[in-house]
Amino acid sequence: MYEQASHSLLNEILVQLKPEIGNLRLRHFYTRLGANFYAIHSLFRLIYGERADFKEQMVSLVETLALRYMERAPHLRKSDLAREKNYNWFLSQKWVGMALYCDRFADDLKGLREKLPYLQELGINLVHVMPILDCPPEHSDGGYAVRDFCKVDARFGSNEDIEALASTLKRRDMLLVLDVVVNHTSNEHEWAQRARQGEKKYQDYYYIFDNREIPNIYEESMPEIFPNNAPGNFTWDEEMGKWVMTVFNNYQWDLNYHNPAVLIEMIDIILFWANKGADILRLDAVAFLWKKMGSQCQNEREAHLILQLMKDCCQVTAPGVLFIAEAIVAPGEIAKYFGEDAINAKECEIAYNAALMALLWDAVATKNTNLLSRGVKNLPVKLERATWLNYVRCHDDIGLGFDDNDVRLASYDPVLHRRFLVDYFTGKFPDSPARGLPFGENLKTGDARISGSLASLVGLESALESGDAAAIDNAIKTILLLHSIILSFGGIPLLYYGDAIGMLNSLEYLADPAKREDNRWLHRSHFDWSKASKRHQTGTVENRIFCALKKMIALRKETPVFADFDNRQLLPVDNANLLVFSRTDAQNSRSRVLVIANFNPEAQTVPVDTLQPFGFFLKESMKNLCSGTSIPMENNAITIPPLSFYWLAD
Ligand code: OTU
Repeated sequence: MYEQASHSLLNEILVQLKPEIGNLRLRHFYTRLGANFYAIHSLFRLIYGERADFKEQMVSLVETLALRYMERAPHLRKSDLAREKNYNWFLSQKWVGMALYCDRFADDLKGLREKLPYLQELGINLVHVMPILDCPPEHSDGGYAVRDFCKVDARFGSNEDIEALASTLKRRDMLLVLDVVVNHTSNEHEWAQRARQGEKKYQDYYYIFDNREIPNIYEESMPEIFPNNAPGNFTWDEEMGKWVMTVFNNYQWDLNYHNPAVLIEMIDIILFWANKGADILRLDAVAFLWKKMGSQCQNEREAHLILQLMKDCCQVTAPGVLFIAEAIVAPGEIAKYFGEDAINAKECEIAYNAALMALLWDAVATKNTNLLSRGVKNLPVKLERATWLNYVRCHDDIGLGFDDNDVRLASYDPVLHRRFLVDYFTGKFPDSPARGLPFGENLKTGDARISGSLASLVGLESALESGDAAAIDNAIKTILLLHSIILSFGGIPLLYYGDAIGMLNSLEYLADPAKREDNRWLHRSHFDWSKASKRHQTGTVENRIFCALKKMIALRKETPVFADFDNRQLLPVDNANLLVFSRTDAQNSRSRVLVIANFNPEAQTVPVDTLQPFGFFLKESMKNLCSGTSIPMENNAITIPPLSFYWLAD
């Protein structure tokens, strides 16, 4: 949009820019800046307009964008142009992701490059390398307490190694996802150290207070994120003699975005990693970006404005790079991280579908789809140019972030039902085969989350111990069932590194004092390559899981209706054990797939006529894509075996 005031400011800024920026031929930079400047200026003014140094800050922001553009390598600029042209490229069904720790999956970044054939064998072409930046070894929060935002941790390799990884991935037509931890730094970060030494400039980078007066007011309305390991939201810093806001662990200092210098620093860091070759950046804990007294300090309007600014700025310098919002918040809030009142994502193009993840786990425990079907139906509509990151497990705990209203409509009491789920997955509930641990139990509120690997949570660990073949079978089926949903739902499926070979919980973390207190390490163990090699041995558990997933992934990639173009319809069937939805081709409504998933350990039937109103005239020739055969039909009904699914095509 062209608007006089912002355009004249842009002209002023262009005159003031350092000569080396003005002189270079930056055609694409300037057209993009022109296109986005009105938005950038308006947002920046909305947040920082009252400040006396507003204009200087604007100059510094534009300078940052230009300097990073000048540094952007030709092949990345070329990819920006190609992606601008084919702007829906990431909605394709061709992408299948995996999240992994480079030191646990391989030894380090170099080692990871050697392990890429394993990922390609499975069909993975998007790799989220969990945080790799320099962290204090004792207090790293798994890489989320960063000491130096521009340096790869020596334990994993060097900055050159990540660039080499990026180009190897590119050659293999794979995407690289890296983290930018935008909400906080380690207390050993240079900014924190200098704040400690009394530098006012850096104290203004954080929320720092002389006494408990203001912190106490904040505490009235802020929930606790890690109530056991890091109760409260403030930490006393002995050296500085002041209180610091630390929402997560006490060594993670929250950055203060009321200060524009912080925003500019973080945009600079985002662009730094875009220039190192990341295709997608995962922005950690974005719901927490803005703190305001009297609020929960999550999902605040300004947090969204900050993200819009980050996106607009990234579009000027590195428009081919996408953002993933990691906002594990209430279902109704998550979709807002795409940006509201828009068609194209104006904050993050991709968001973790934490709502679907939690609902899937509900269906596993209850063995029905009462809440799952309701929750899927009420999932907020996403924007056209935006997509979900669908996952079953990740490196974090499972939070039971359902919409309470949906829980009630499914005839459960929200508090009792969550208690049941925690009991179920921690194996306390009678006959539960699950082996998880409670995480973040809060005695004051009764809240709890769940840690544990996928395989252990669905009962594979206990079944292998007892040698019960039927129970092993059920656990494997459940693993495949859950993946059948994330692979067909619409969005980018993100597998977790041990899950394709059924890795169990591991207690190795208990031997490490730096990890012992955080049971999320239960499901972050070293990848077991000897177990992985059993994937080629017919009949082993590893083989059964890996081969079935590999096949599903291949089928997904060759089935265009699985691309995410708002082409999913939930079909109500009169059977609360099933989740049924259709995927259709936006261009050709006759090309479609019917997904039927049975979460019950008993076989279920669906009368054919219940699907007819939706245009499905099931006939003997309906093909189950995964088996390649037509489905059995008796008495005008189809039967879905226990804990199984169909992907049906005409
Ligand atoms: C994220 O987590 C990371 O994924 C965690 O590994 C980090 O510990 C944390 O940030 C701090 O950097 O912020 O918006 O239930 O889901 O902490 C959600 C806890 C987050 C996590 C939550 C999450």
